This record gives sequence, C-alpha cells and structure tokens, in this order.
Amino acid sequence: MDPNADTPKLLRTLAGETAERPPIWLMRQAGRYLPEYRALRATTPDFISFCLDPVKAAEATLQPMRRFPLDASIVFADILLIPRALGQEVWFEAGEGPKLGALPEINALTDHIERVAEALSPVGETLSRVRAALEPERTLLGFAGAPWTVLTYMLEGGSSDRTAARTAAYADPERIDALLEVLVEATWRYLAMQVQAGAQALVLFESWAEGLSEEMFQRLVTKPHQKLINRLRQSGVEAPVIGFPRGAGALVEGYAADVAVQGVALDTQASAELGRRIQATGRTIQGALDPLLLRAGGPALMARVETLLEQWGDGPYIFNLGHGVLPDTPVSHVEQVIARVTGK
Ligand code: 1CP
Repeated sequence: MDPNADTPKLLRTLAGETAERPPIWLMRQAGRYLPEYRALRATTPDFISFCLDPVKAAEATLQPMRRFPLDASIVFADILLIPRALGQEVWFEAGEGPKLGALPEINALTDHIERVAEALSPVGETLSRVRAALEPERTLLGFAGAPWTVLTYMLEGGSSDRTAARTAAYADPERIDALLEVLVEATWRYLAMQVQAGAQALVLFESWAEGLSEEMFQRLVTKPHQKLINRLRQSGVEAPVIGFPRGAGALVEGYAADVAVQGVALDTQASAELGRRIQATGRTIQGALDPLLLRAGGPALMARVETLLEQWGDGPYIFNLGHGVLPDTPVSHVEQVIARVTGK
C-alpha cells in the first residue's frame, strides 16, 4: 500500500510524485464560458461585490466542480482585490475590464498592510465554504497576483501594454522597488490567511512577466517571489506554491532554479524539452495547452492533449492550460479534455 494514497493527487504531484495519471485543473475554470456562471453573475452586476460575497463566490467556485471531474478547485476572487485592500480604488467597467483610481502615496499604502487579511476575510470565508463542500480527494487552491503584475495595474490604472510600468521601473527604481516591497508584505499576509481558511496549495500569478530583460526579471519577478515565499515559510505556512511567470520565455528555467516554488506553471510557448529540464531539477511542472486550441476543438485539440501527456506525463506534471479559459469556449471541448486526462 502506498502510504500517501489518501493524499490528494494534486498535492502528491506537487510533492514530486508521478501519480498514475496527471491531475488536472484549468486556469479560469470558473467564469463566463459556463452558462450557470453568467446567470449567477447577473444577480450582482458589480464584480468586486460579487467577489466579496462568500455565498456567491463559493457557488461560482463550485460550479465547474459539479460539472467536471477536476482534481482541484481555485477560489473565485481576483488579483485586484489587493490594491483595493491597500486603499486604491478599483472598479470594473462592462466590456472594458478593470479600472483603478489614482495610486495613493507609499506611506498611505503601507498603513493598510497589517489590515489586508482582515479586509479580505470574505475570501477566507469563501474558501471555508468551498472546503466544507468539496470531496477530500479534490484540492482547494488559493491564489494571489504576484507583486509585479499587480503593480502594473496599480501604476497604469487598468489593463495595458505595461510600457509605463516598465519605463518607471528604469526611471524611478527606488519608488518601484518600495512599491514591490509593499505588495510582498500585503500578499504573503493575504495568502497566509487563505491557508488558514482552507487553501491547501497556492498559485502565484505573474501574468505579465514578458518583455523583461534578464536583469529586470531578476529584480521585478525573481526577488519579490523569493521574499514572498520566505515570508510565508517564516510565518509557518507550509502549503506548496505554484509560480506562473507567464511570458518569461527562456528565463523560466532560471526562475525555477532561483525561486523555491514546488510547481512551475508553463505558458503555451514552452517546449517539451524545456518542461523536461525543469522536471529534472526536481520541480513539478504545470501547463500548457493553448486556450485558443481548447476553443477551436476537434482532432487537433485531442492530438495536442496526447502530446502533452506523452511528453511530460512520466514525470511530476499537472495538466492545465497555458493561460485562462476564454469566455467563448464551448463547454463540450472542456468536458472532452478533462474526460481524456482523468479517464472519467
Ligand atoms: O464579469 C466577469 O465575470 C469578469 C471576468 C473575470 C473573472 C471571471 C475577471 C475580471 N476576474 C475573474 C476571476 C478570476 N481572476 C479568477 C478566478 C476564476 C478561476 O480561475 O476559475 C482568477 C484566478 C483571476 C486572476 C486574474 N485576474 C489574473 C491572473 C490570471 C490571468 O488570467 O492572467 C489577472 C491578470 C486578472 C485581472 C483581471 N480580472 C478580470 C479582468 C477582465 C482582468 C484583466 C485581464 C487583462 O488585463 O488582460
């Protein structure tokens, strides 16, 4: 008997085990491609209020779990709850995405750090509700945006090409590094609260790691991730962490070597060899099906699923996408992929 047989597949995989098949979850597995999500979302038009309503957020989290035999559930929330908890105004405009108010002074942001976990306690309540409803073999994931990615929204006032944020990182390094420090301090507290509330593993979304030179990547991505994980471990949080430096390209190998994450999520561009080299260093990998292919469907989709299982499945591997499910993805495509990976 395998002594770890009772540990959920995803947690075993993050501990470095190669399970009988890879566990699967999908980035943005809750959301607009599901009709039941659209119906629930319509009951609270304001997106932030929806995220901070534990009953509705728990329901949105559980919707894909009822439909599909997924191995993990990710709490329904958003990476932009952190700037809001630090005192910057955040709102969502229909069809336009997120908008942020003027960035407060660093001292004003710093004053909020100690209260971030309390301000975001509704997310903790969502996690507790989901954990209570979820079967023990399914892992509950908490998450946060990584400091640089969240800072790009705070500096730019919304979605952007990050040009102003990257320019500021060169032109005003002291200020940018101080802002990253504020985000490290706020984010580890938020993640520690999520673990206390029931999260069993954590995802750190660095969605905008692309376009950075090696030196800038070290400074804006690697260093803040290292600090954040050190702070989590110093505070006694043992939950494994999956880091996702999306768009890091060739720099992802250095990331995997330098940052003490248990899992490294790979984006759509990652080659078979790149993934294997990271597995060989003792890290679990996750990814990297193209969300466009999931939307397109057909024989090309299922052929790619076979390739991914073949190229990475004999090492520690979590099946996932290279980025989030797109809103206009047919539910039947999602169903087909999950059925193939799980055999259910
Ligand atoms: O009305 C709606 O339904 C809004 C759409 C939506 C949803 C469903 C947004 C707005 N956020 C979310 C939920 C969400 N966001 C989840 C939980 C759902 C799940 O995964 O099942 C998670 C993990 C996120 C994380 C998130 N938000 C990221 C990191 C991951 C990624 O996709 O790169 C980012 C960058 C955001 C910002 C964000 N939230 C929403 C929008 C439109 C944006 C902007 C994206 C951009 O700038 O391109």
